[in-house]
Amino acid sequence: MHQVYLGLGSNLQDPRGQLRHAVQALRGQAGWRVRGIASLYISPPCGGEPQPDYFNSAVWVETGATARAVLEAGQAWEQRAGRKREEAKNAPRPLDVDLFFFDDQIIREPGLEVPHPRLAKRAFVLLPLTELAPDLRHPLLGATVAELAARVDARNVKRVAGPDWATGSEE
Ligand code: PH2
Ligand code: MG
Ligand code: MG
Repeated sequence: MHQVYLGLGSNLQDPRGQLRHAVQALRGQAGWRVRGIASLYISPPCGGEPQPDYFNSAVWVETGATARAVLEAGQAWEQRAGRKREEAKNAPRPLDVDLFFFDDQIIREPGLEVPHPRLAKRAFVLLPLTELAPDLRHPLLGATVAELAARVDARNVKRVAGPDWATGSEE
């Protein structure tokens, strides 16, 4: 079984609802087990044109699927949420599913880069990830997730709901 850490993001079309649907989709995958869900965070968009704030979280999944299959499942949910494939980098989106870590593997293939190349710079990634895997070591940088999180400016990233945001009632 592989230990996989995914990021979820949305800044269009009911972002919380989009992220909830994504968690439902994850839970519905045969042979995948959701082992942890981080809190829900909101932050200003990083890069791109002016656009709404993002909601972000992270999920820990155990699966026998390949990294490529996980990527493709995430892309299928992005499409179902109405995302356009040909959109510009950093365009606003109803759903973004990113593959942060896949065990301690280093994968550099067309369309599939693991660990996620921009993960270490982004507080909206590192705060939720720290809740799930503070001691996970980045296989290229050598630092743990908690160490990376301590190095970024997290002042713009606000926690808006605890880990039951995906299942429980509002707030
Ligand atoms: N994702 C991006 C670009 N900018 N900014 C925030 N705050 N959160 C995101 O998830 C995000 C972003 C591209 O995937
Ligand atoms: Mg992204
Ligand atoms: Mg993405």
